[in-house]
Amino acid sequence: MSVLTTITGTLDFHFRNLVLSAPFPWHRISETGTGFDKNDLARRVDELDRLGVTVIENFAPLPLVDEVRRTIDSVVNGDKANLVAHFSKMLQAYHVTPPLLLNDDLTRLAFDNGVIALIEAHMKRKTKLVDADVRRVLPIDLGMFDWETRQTADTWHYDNRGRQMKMMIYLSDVRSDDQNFAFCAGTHKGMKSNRLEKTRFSDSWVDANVADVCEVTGPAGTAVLFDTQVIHRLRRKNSQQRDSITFYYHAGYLPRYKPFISPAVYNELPASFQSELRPADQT
Ligand SMILES: O=C(O)CCC(=O)C(=O)O
Ligand SMILES: [Fe+2]
Repeated sequence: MSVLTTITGTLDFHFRNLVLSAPFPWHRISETGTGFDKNDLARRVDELDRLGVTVIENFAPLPLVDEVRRTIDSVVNGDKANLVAHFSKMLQAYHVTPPLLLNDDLTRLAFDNGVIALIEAHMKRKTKLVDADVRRVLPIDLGMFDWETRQTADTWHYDNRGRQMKMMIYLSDVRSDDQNFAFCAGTHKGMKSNRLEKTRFSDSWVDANVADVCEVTGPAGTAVLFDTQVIHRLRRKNSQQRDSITFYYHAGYLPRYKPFISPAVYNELPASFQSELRPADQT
């Protein structure tokens, strides 16, 4: 029984991942209503294809970002009834759940026409929002962990969920001495294994094998749109905490649990997005 469950689970994963999310050569994107002009859109699609990442400056408005940061403060203090901040000792970070209930206007940015157009142009598939996370990462003393053996988001890796894209929005200013997203440009290409041990890389491997390591800095409100098969990491520093929200997009619709979203936002969405989400019970 359990062997059968494992086999069917694996087949299901590969079917969804390789067949349902495989690039569809005839996929065409529409440029209308994206908020990007034609050239900017084309430049960003090219960046995603070549580098695996495009950075959208001033994506989230500052007043919204300030409000969200204050809400995270309240959640961490235990002052919000519908939201919880879980502390991970291992990561020295808080995760706020359910992430899509943090702020409706922030959640609406996940469905921005321009962002969806970029994602679908790169994936060459219709994609859906399948997950999200909200994190507050604390500054850490780098001597705290053994960086050679550590296997977390703050060491070099690519995600092992197959063809998936993420949009991370910085909710704090990230200057060069702050905790930032870093990536190895162009490493997303080709077929990639989903086996965990294949997805992790040491600092010395990256030093020896990667020509182009990029560090993403920017003011609060900056969005980093990336192909999760690019080798990347959260670069830890000891300066200040960094808040972020990350939206996950998949063409094969993995994973299949449906994140909660507020009924107000749910009702605005096209049915294709609604099918992967669950309106939160407001009672
Ligand atoms: O927080 C970051 O800068 C990177 C996190 C990460 O690895 C991810 O969201 O897949
Ligand atoms: Fe990652």
